[in-house]
Amino acid sequence: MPEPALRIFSDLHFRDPRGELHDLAGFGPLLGDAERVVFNGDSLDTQVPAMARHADELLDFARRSGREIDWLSGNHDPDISERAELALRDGRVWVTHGDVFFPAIAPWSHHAAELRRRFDAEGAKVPRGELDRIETRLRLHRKISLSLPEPPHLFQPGLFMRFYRVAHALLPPRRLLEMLRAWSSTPRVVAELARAQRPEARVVVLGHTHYPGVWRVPGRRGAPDLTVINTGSFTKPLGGLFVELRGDRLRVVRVARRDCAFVEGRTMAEFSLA
Ligand SMILES: [Mn+2]
Repeated sequence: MPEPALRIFSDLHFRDPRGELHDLAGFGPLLGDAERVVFNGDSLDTQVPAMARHADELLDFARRSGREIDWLSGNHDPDISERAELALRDGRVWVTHGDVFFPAIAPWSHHAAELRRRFDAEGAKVPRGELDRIETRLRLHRKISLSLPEPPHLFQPGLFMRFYRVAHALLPPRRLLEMLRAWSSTPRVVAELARAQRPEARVVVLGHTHYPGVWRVPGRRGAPDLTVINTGSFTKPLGGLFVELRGDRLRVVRVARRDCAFVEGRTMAEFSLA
């Protein structure tokens, strides 16, 4: 008998018109033989009524899967769970959605200014020195992610709206620069915060930026190397990965598409935590 497996997914963005996951039957194959499944934030957008109404369908799918499920909150589903981080294998694997690594959650977002304003307002109430703590930031991020104003027509169907969404995603160009900056700085920023406040971590699993990949950040002055894994998303154009833990073996697997279903693609990385 193989050891029981756990799989980590992020950023399903279920039923988001900008996403790829609209039918949960197509997600089933990705559960594999995992006994435990972690949904690491942005599983759906609970703050947009047009999509929040699909929450029951997603929760029901998870329940009926018969697996043990961990829901972690993300900035699009701050109320899906009270938890925003998870330590596995004695803390050697640290899982969190990823907003904690960015000032005011998502500097590339249309909401950047509003998020920054809310973060500063909430942060002012926090005692000095507390604001840099991961626990504090996760708590504040969950709070300020609630009920952000979204243009309602953004989620309507139709060809014109598809064009509109592409334009909305790319403009203004400053957003693209912020996105590229976030992508290039992520491994370094993640490693710095993990080393400072989650020193047991050898692997950090995040999503959030929708930029899938595996990075090895060398340790300095005798500190061990840190592996940063971004599981990307179930949206175009970059797609995603999932992480499988089986005993001390960790595997990073590409999420592939076969007809209407998502399936296991090629293994991107595999190593032992021991
Ligand atoms: Mn996110």
